[in-house]
Amino acid sequence: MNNEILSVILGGGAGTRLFPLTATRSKPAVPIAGKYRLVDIPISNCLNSDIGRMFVLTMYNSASLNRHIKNTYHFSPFSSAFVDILAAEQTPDNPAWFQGTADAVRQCLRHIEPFDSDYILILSGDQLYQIDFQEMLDSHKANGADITIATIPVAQKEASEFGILKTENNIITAFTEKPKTGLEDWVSDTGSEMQALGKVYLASMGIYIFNRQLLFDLLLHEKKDSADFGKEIIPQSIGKYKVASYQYEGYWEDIGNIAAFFDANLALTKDLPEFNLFDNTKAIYTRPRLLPPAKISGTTLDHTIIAEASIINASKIESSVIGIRSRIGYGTTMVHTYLMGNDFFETLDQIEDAKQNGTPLLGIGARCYIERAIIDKDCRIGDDVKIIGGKHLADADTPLYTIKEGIVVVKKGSILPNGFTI
Ligand code: ADQ
Ligand code: ADP
Repeated sequence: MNNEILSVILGGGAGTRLFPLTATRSKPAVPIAGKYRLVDIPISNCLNSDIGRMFVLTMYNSASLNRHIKNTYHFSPFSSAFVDILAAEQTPDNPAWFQGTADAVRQCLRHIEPFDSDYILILSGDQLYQIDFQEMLDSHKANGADITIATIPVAQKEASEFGILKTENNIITAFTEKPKTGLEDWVSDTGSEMQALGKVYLASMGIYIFNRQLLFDLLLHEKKDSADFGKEIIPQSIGKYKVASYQYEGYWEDIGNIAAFFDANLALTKDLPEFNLFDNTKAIYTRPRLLPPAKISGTTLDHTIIAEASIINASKIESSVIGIRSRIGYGTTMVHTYLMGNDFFETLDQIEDAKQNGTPLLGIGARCYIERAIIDKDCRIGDDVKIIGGKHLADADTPLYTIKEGIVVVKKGSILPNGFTI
């Protein structure tokens, strides 16, 4: 492991854009790809880059995140590696919660301070990508930079969602956070390949390497009242410090809202997904659960990922991600759906009791049709249920489900009776 650097993963504020998936869990604990959690992505990127010391900063609902980290990331006693969760805490001199990304790091500095390092890597907790941070660190050193920002070319339609910057010889000369107007002044020479794709703006990926001493000085003294990296610390450091760009051109997706989260999960079912889970050297780690293999009968499957311990009797599943311990009944069709799966198996006695009480069994019943939906964990969906998401549906929030941009999100543990229709 490389002990020059340690990483701080920003686990998220209230997570409102991912509601209702964040109703009972913090954003880093949201399940992705049928068996992982969001936080597994930055942690795996760090481990694959030989960075073993990580702090995950979080504010809300950290019980499930704690459980996941505790059950997953165990290191040899001879290694310096650890993953520590730092949850916002009230102290005598600071009764406030994290006010923003920089404030979150500031409030945790006293826990980070005892760990020696020359550099601090700051990461977002809600992005899908595979980057080698060692290469980024090498570039930081080669540029003699104080701060390095990972950057990526983006097209006009997404440019206003990101920090946009301009460079000269890798050094950032100007930065604007999420520009709403005047975008034409921010065009960069991103190279002919990117230009051909219309990606002529250079965006910040919200991934920063800071020289350790500078980060401490900025957060504790020079910018002690600044709450945010993107809005305050980064733009105000341009020109004053040597802020370099590390341009990355691989796959990178910010999955901060329901539509992006849904698309990123379903994109994994393509023949050659841009985010590759099937990689010998850049493994994505998660909790080893020792579950049995999936069992499938009479189902036509097309571009579908099925996680362990699922029991599937559906008629047809297409372009969908089926999470661990899922159960899907006879005659059911699922299209463009992310079924997260279940935390436990129902026992035969529990199944008998549920049948006696007329409660749907854990999982999806018989003859259902489900399209453009996210079904959170531990739902009980009865027989003949129809969920047809799409642009015809207006945004809504009910006790059982939420609709955002035409995607129906059935809330964790919901019970939808036989014949229920959305
Ligand atoms: P955003 O992602 O919009 O832009 P922000 O909302 O500040 O920035 O979140 C950055 C990360 O910090 C996210 O993972 C978020 O969940 C987490 N976070 C937010 N508030 C937090 C808090 N109070 N405590 C702990 N974690 C918190 C940033 C940059 C842009 C850049 C984009 C790229 O500001 O310049 O383009 O990232 O996605
Ligand atoms: P999430 O973050 O997805 O909301 P949690 O991690 O908080 O989920 O909860 C999942 C945990 O709950 C699992 O460890 C699972 O073992 C446990 N669990 C929940 N309900 C049951 C149950 N009825 N029987 C056994 N284990 C359960």
